[in-house]
Amino acid sequence: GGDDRSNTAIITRTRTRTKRPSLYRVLLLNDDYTPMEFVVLVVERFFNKSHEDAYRIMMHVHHNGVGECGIFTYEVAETKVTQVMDFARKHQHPLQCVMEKK
Ligand code: TYC
Repeated sequence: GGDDRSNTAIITRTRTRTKRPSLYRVLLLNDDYTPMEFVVLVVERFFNKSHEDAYRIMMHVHHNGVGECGIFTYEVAETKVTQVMDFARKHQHPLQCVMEKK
C-alpha cells in the first residue's frame, strides 16, 4: 500500500488458500423388486450414462448389492439422491439411492 507516516512502505498480503471441495459417491442399492429396466433408466436419466454403461452399473449392483453411479460435490450428490428417491417413490419401486463421503 501507500507509505505510512514514518515514510515506511507497508505491504500487506493475504495468502489465498484454495480448498478443494469434499467429494461424495452416489450409490444404488440392490433390492428384489425394482425392475432392471427401471434401474437402467434411472442411471441413464439422472447420471447421464450411456445405455451400455447404465446396464453395466445396474448389473454390478444386482450382483454385488451396491454400486457407484458417480462422484459429486455435496450439494450435487444430495440433489441426485433426492431426484432418484422421488422418481422411485413416484413409480412405487423400493429402489434406494445413498451418498457417502469418499
Ligand atoms: N435385483 C433387481 C431385480 O432382480 C434389479 C435391481 C438392480 C434392483 C439394481 C435395484 O439398484 C438395483 N429385478
